[in-house]
Amino acid sequence: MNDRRTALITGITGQDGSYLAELLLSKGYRVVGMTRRTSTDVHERIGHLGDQIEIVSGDLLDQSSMTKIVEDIKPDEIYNLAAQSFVPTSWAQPVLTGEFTGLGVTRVLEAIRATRRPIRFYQASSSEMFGKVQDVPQTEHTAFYPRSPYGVAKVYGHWITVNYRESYDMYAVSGLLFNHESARRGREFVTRKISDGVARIKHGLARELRLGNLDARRDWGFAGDYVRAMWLMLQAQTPDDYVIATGRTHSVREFCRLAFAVADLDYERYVVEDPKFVRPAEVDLLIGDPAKAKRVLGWEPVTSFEDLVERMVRCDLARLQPLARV
Ligand code: NDP
Ligand code: GDR
Repeated sequence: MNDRRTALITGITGQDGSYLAELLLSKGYRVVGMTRRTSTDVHERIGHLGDQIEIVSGDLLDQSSMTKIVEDIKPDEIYNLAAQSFVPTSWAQPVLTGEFTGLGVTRVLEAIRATRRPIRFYQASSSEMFGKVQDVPQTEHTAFYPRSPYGVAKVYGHWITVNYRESYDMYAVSGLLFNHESARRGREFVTRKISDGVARIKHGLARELRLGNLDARRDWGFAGDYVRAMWLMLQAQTPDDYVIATGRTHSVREFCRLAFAVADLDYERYVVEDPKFVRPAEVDLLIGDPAKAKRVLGWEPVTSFEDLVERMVRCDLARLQPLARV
């Protein structure tokens, strides 16, 4: 009998999908990733995994594709990472964000329910649900107050996960993950925009870096540490929801100062505040309390903020080196 476990990952082409696929492969899983059809087939974050993973085509907007995939693949675990995940785009495309990031969760849950199999489900919830924070630090008991259509959609995704757990006795959990970053982070997100900007300036490819609100504070961790928490949540005896965070907070300005210093540059000479990048409603401060995850799951972050910043900058410096003009 083949007792190899099968995991289905939606959003496998994203930052977290690529780290999670690596983790599950290292644990001996059969890993199946769902991707949506696009005219250009760019899978740069998972290209190195080659035929170790299987790819199936589906879309969170389409119930029948979700149901068929779950029926065909027969996964033991599903990690729902797919979403429209960039907060500013959620103001430009609020309805689509609600469809993917909110209702998409229900479609996956319905697909699981239709198969009547004991599939374990992980929902990628977010600290953006805390928004205008009601407690400092934020815990599993902190009330939600989202500040963007993205945050609102994630609140829906969280509660529908809890609701299916309670209504149908499903093993469904919601991970309240705070910001996590890496050299694989999309370049529109602030940390990667900064590390990429530092490398461009250092190599003579740019003269300045235009950013929005430098005073926003985030609890930033390393994505590789956070996917481990996702897996641990699905191995626990009972399904439950967990805050995953470092318990430390830093401003965008501090991130800039450290990142530029890695390249021996002074951020104040290069960073320009541009109102174009300021949001209609901001989340000013996030800091999570991961005590429950430590106590119940034995999870703790390994990578420090300083190491994360340094790694990201060094990676972009090396990537852009061949184009250097100075
Ligand atoms: P990314 O933006 O890097 O990846 C998002 C993934 O979702 C991509 O693979 C994308 O595919 C896929 N996707 C988007 N829309 C659809 C759709 N309609 N059907 C199928 N796939 C779709 O996000 P991250 O890896 O950073 O984050 C993973 C999840 O965790 C997201 O849900 C995000 O909201 C959430 N999250 C992230 C945090 C973070 O700090 N990174 C913190 C808390 C929550 P494609 O390649 O086709 O665009
Ligand atoms: P966030 O991440 O919105 O927290 O969502 P992002 O890196 O986009 O912004 C963090 C903070 O930096 C400020 N900021 C800027 N942000 C961007 N993108 N570009 C800029 O130029 C800039 N200047 C300042 C922002 O105002 C904000 O305060 C991320 C996503 O991964 C979500 O999907 C996830 O749910 C949350 O993290 C937790």
